[in-house]
Amino acid sequence: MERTFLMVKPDGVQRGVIGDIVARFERKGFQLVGAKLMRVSRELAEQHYAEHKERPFFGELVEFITSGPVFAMVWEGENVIATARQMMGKTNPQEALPGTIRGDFGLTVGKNIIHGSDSKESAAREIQLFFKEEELVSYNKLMNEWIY
Ligand code: DAT
Ligand code: MG
Repeated sequence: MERTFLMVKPDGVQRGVIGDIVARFERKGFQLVGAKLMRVSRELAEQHYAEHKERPFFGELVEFITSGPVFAMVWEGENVIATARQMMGKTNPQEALPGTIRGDFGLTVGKNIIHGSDSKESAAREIQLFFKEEELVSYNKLMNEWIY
C-alpha cells in the first residue's frame, strides 16, 4: 500500500489544528502508520528542503520550519500521495480552494500549515529522513473492508 509523509508545520501546531488535520485524513479512509511531535534541526530542515536550496525564500523556509515543534506523520492508503496533496490544496493558501486544508486554515505562502510529499520518490525519501523503520506500525483495520 502506498505511503506518504505529511507534517503539520509550526504554524499549524501553534494554532491548534493538529486534531482537525488528522481527522480529515482519518475520515477520508487513510490509515496512520506513524506520528510524532518533534523539533526539526537545521540540518534536517536543509536536507528536507534541499530541492529549494537555490530559491530566494530558502533561508526563511528553514527558519520557519525550525521555529517550533512540528507534527510529523506517515499515512497509508490507495493513491495517498496525490490525494493528500489535493486535500492540502495549492501551495499558496490565497489560491487554495475552500475545503482544502490550506484553503481553510491559511492566509500566506510562508505559513501554509502543512507539508506533504509530492511524488513516490519524495515520499520514500522524506519518510526515511523523519522516521526509523521501527517507528512505523503496520496493522489491519477492519474498517478497510468498508473502504476498499
Ligand atoms: P509545497 O509545500 O506545496 O510542496 P513547494 O515544495 O513548492 O510547495 O515549496 C515548499 C515550501 O516553501 C512551501 O510549502 C512554502 C514555501 N514557499 C514556496 N514558494 C514560496 C514563495 N514564493 N515564497 C515564500 N515561501 C514559499
Ligand atoms: Mg514540496
